[in-house]
Amino acid sequence: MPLSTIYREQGYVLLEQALPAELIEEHVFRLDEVYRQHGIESYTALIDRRSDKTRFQALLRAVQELHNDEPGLQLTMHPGLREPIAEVLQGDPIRVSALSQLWGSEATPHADTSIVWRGPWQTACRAWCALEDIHPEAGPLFLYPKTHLTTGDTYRDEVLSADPKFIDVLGELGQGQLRGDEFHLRAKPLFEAARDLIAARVADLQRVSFPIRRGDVVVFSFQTIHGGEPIIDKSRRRRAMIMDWHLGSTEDFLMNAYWGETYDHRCEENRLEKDPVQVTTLGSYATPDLSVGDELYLRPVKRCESVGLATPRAGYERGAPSYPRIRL
Ligand SMILES: O=C(O)CCC(=O)C(=O)O
Repeated sequence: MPLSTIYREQGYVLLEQALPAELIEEHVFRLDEVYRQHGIESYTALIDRRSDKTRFQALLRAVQELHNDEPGLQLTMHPGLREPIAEVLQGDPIRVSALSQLWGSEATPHADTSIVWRGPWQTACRAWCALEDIHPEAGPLFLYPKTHLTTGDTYRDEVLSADPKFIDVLGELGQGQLRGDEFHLRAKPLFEAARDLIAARVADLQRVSFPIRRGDVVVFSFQTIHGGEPIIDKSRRRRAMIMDWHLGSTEDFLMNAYWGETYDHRCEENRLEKDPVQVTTLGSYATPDLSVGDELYLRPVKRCESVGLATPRAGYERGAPSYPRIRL
């Protein structure tokens, strides 16, 4: 069966032995070295480092850079990976972000739609690449098959309708000079509501987890509900590289970009304000190309006539994207 059909039906595809061992070995060597240089030798040290935002961001930045230099590009854009991704997306895909981890994430079930991509789900994917054989006790990736079909673009509207005050929260996000920390604080109720909605949605579903081999890659939709299993053995590393790919422009790949059709800022009425604000902290590894010091533009709260919108919507949009613009 064609990869694109499996992807569309299941919400994910497993690519066995897509990446060659030698390139992975070199990447892992460099990755371990960066963590060592930043004084992170254990999972506990990583968790502690998160509270020191400046140093944590410096670590993230250094890890990101590993993916954009010559050896990094050789690995991340290896034909063994990009050819099947082109098949999955049925087009000419751009690699946007890439980040590697040494340990599992223990992330609760979530979908990434609202934070990363505003195009149709068929045109973007995440590639989760095993950089070593993943032990079942090291917190493997898990997915809920077929949930991409039910999560859908309506889920953000469902989140917003969970409480009428969420519309106001969203409106507030677009007013004033909101900085990164404050944005996340204000957005917290929305993200918590999204998490609760997802938790309810998967309560009766079976998930699959991936204790897979080095070189294997799981390609999944941003709408597919996924997360990281609990790390049972904290001494175990779980090296993985996560990349986002899509068809289209990097400008479609935004943080908090799309809150459902009702709140679609792509319409003319929701053009960006002129004054930039600077990112002061990174919110999530799901947006690794966002750096401290980057300029974001506040989207004004406006009526969106073209979709008959009666309520405001707002958010951030990057001014001049500094994503690696790599077209294959
Ligand atoms: O790597 C993991 O454990 C989970 C990955 C994840 O949550 C994501 O890619 O959004």
